[in-house]
Amino acid sequence: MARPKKMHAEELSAALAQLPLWTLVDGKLRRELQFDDFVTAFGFMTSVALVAEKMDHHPDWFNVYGRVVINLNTHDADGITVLDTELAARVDAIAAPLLGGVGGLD
Ligand code: H2B
Repeated sequence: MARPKKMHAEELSAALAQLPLWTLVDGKLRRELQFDDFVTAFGFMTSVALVAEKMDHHPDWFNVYGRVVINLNTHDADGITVLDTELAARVDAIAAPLLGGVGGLD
């Protein structure tokens, strides 16, 4: 499959409007999540990993106990593409029930 192109500024701001839990930091989409404990955080990461592998699109992320920081960009496009906004939406859907709501403590 052809890899998508880096989004232009207007496309990106429209996409960000649909992803209110994500911010743009250093050219990447970022979300920070705080789960109750390590097992919940790691379970979340496992679910995201399975989706990421199916998409062949993988997050840059960091975990300490219940905290997970996710950064999304498309290395091949050197920027943010529709793969990142799609993965971000899937991350939100996986996280919401684990946080007891849409955004949890974010
Ligand atoms: N993940 C991310 N985030 N960006 C990429 O450009 C990327 C990826 N490329 N996962 C994929 C894998 C590529 O390396 C493989 C060969 O398809």
